[in-house]
Amino acid sequence: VRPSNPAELVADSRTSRRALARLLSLVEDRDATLPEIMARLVTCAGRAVVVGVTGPPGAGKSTTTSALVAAWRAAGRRVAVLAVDPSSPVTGGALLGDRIRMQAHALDPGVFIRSMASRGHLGGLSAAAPQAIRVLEAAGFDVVVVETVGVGQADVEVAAMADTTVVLVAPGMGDGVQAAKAGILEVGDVLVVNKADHDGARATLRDLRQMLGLGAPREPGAWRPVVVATVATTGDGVADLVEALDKHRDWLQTGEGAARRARRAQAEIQALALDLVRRLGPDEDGGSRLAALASDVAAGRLDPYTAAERLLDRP
Ligand SMILES: Nc1nc2c(ncn2[C@@H]2O[C@H](COP(=O)(O)OP(=O)(O)O)[C@@H](O)[C@H]2O)c(=O)[nH]1
Ligand SMILES: [Mg+2]
Repeated sequence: VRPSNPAELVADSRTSRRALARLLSLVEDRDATLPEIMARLVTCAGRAVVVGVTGPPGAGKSTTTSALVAAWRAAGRRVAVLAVDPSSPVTGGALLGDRIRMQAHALDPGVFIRSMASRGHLGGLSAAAPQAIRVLEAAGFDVVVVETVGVGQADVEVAAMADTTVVLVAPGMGDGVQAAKAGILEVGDVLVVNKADHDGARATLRDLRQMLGLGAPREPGAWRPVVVATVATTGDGVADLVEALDKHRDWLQTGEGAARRARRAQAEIQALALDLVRRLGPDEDGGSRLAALASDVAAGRLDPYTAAERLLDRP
C-alpha cells in the first residue's frame, strides 16, 4: 500500500525512500497538497547544510559531487544530491550521465540521489528547488547538494539558493571566461579549477584569481572566495575542497548564514505569491472576483490599479 496522505508521507520520509521519492514528485508536480506538506515541514528548516554546485557542462560537477559524497560519508554525514536542470521541463540526458557517475553510492542508505525537472512549476525550479530542499532536510540529511547543469541565469539562481555555492570550471575551453560572462563567479564562495591534471590548469587558476580580484580590499568580516584545484577522478584536492567548505560553514555561523536563509525565503515567498496571483484565473477560487473586476475595468467603471489592489485584498 502506498501511503498517500501528506502526514504519513512526511512521517515516513525519514525511513522510506519510496515516501521520500513520492514527496519530491509532489513538489515537482506542484501538487495541491503542497501547502499542507510544507506546513508540516516548518520546524525542520535549516537542519542541513545546502551546497550548490554549478559550472559549465563537462567541467566535472557530477564527478566532484560524487567525490564529495564519498568524503562526507567517510565522516558519517548523510548526503542528498539534487541534480537539477532549471531550463528544462523534462529530465534531460545530461542528468542520465550524472546518475552513472554517482552509481558508486547507489547502494549506500546514507546517500540519496535524485534528478529533478521543473514540470508544472510556473516559477521553474527556482520555485521547486527550495521546497525539495525542505523535504530533504526533514528526511534527516546533513548535507544537501544541489547540482545544476550549466551556467544559465536560472542555474546561477538555483545555485545561489545554497548556504555555500561552489563554482567549478575546467582548464581550456574558455570556461573561466564563460563563467565570468554568465555572472557566475560572483555567486561562488568556493571556486574550483577541476581537471587540474590537464594542461593549462595553472593558467586557469591564475585567470580566475585575477578575475576575482582576490587581492582587492573587502569589507571587514566579508567572505573571501577560496580557489581550489582538484582532479575529481582521482580525488586529488578533494580534501582541500572539503576544508574550504567547512571553513565557509564556520563563517556562516557568524550571522551571514541566517541572513542568506532569510534572503532565500524572501525569494521563495515572492515566487509563491506571484504564482498565486497568476492562478487567479477563471477556474480557480477568486476567479469570479477577477472576472467582476475585469468587466468593471473594461466598462470604464474602475481603474486597473485599484482593481489590482482589490484582487490582492484576499478575504
Ligand atoms: N582528466 C580528468 N577528467 C575528469 C575530471 N573530472 C571529471 N572528469 C571527466 O570529465 C567528464 C565530465 O564530467 P562530469 O562530472 O559529468 O561533468 P559535469 O557535466 O560538470 O557534471 C567525465 O568523463 C569525467 O570522467 C578530472 O579531474 N580530470
Ligand atoms: Mg553533471
